[in-house]
Amino acid sequence: MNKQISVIGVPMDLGQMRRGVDMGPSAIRYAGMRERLEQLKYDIIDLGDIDIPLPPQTGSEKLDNLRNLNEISEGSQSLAEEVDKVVEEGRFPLVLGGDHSIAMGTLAGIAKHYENLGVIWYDAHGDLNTADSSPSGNIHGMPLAVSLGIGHEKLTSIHGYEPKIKPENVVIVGARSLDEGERELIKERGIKVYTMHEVDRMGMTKVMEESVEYLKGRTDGVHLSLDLDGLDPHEAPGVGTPVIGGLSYRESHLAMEMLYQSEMITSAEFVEVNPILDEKNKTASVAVGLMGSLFGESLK
Ligand code: HAR
Ligand code: MN
Ligand code: MN
Ligand code: MN
Repeated sequence: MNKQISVIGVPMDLGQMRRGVDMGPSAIRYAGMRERLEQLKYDIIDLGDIDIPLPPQTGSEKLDNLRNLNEISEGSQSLAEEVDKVVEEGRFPLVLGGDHSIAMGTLAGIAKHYENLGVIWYDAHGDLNTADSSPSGNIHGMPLAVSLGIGHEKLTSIHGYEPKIKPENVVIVGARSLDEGERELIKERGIKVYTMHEVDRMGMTKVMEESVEYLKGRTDGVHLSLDLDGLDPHEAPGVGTPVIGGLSYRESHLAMEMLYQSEMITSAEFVEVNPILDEKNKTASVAVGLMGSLFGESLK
């Protein structure tokens, strides 16, 4: 693992409708992220939070079933530039959300440095909607599609190139809420998905072994995009779109440890922590616990 980490906070809440997820970065810092990683002998630079535009003041916020399109596109561009610089400096970008729409900017900043960037999308959702398939118009349900080059041009072209990633380099883990259009896209593009059904049947050990094996052969770097709603709402209640029947903390902890051991992770983001919906900062603490495992904590 790269021992030099740069942290970027992204107080973005425009990709969905619940207020409070913009406070996610503070909640994660407050849960002891820096101390946790410094104990593991990482050199941490916290770059603070990037500027995110205010929501539109007029009535045009849901143009073309894409709520807050212009503001999100603009914020994503700033994030892409910041992340790009971090990779350029040879440091590990650790991005704190904010809602999952930020993944468009994160991936835009990272992917130009790789031929075949892999992505592990740890999430209850596929985030593979477009304006046409989205039931909500919420852009946080679209970032994976956008990164594949599918969606509105103002999003797919962030940071001046597209697509960011290829469908065969993506693995989705923990899915249990997929819209019809997302299922079609998964079939059509051959995206690898471990739904909760597979996790239950195979166990997390096998799921991660297969995922690592699959990505190892075809990628030259792997980004972990971890949506806290991938976990079960009993353990991670502070999220805007909880879905029952999720991954446990123990399974997630194991998954992170296996990713650490794989030595393949080159960047990561932790998103959708909403302290207003949380119970005593539990979800941010879970995020920090998972970071500990991802970055190599162990008992012996
Ligand atoms: N699929 C639904 C939609 O597009 C819900 C998406 C919820 N997304 C997230 N990100 N929380 O995973 O509206
Ligand atoms: Mn998501
Ligand atoms: Mn989700
Ligand atoms: Mn551990």
